Amino acid sequence: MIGQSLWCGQALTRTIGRAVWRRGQREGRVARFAQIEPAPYTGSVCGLSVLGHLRHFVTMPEVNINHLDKQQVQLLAEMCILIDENDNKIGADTKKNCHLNENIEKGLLHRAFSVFLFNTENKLLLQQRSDAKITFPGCFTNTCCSHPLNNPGELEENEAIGVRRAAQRRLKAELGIPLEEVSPAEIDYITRIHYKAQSDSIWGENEIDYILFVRKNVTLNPDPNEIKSYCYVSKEELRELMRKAARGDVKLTPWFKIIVETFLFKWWDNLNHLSQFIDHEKIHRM
Ligand SMILES: [Mn+2]
Repeated sequence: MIGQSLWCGQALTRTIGRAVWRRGQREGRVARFAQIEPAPYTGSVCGLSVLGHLRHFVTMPEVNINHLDKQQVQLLAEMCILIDENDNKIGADTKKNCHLNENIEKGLLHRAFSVFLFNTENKLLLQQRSDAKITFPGCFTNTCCSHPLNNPGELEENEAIGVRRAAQRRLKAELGIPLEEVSPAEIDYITRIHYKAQSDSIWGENEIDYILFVRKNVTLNPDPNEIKSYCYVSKEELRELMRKAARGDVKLTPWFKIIVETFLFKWWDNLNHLSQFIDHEKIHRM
């Protein structure tokens, strides 16, 4: 795949989950994922399952990360915001410590967000996480999922402005959306969801996730270290993707699956009337 600037898959219903992508498909048919050219990796990427044996003798958090993608390992040093079950800030810790199952089992919980970006045709931008990602590699998910960091700008809680600033930052970092194209004012905070899920024997998630909606046509320039492919989908195309996931043909992130199954379609049906769903009090426990 390296050396080809852009891949266009076949129609969504036939291509998702297949290792071979056919290029040269013409524009304008069924939604399709554009596959991103991987950057030359400076480190090696390997299946995390090989690290599984380490858990029997290492003392956390001394997990062996030598075999993981170097760019992704650097991000593990970022400081996430630790919170209690009611989303009150109680401290800060590294992204690494926040995502180790051993710490999650002890109750470590952090603040996160999930962006759902719709274009003016009301299609939802999905991404497939790169194989370099440490948690949930290769999984299909919503537009952008990440964390506000422990700095003054992203800690500010009034109207979730800190979380919305973080979303603007990550839309640029992952998808290459210019900062001026999606300002925090254009990001709508809907509600919060608390979920917990394991990625593998070492890594997992335990987050209170701010659900953020954006409605705008944007310029994309994705980072291949973050994103393997992306696509705008209609509701029916997302339903087809869900059926493929149910058959085991593709993998979804757990938070995306939960949100799609519980909330997404009723929100999507009411993109012009979202105020009825805005709830900044309740934290939905999934
Ligand atoms: Mn997280």
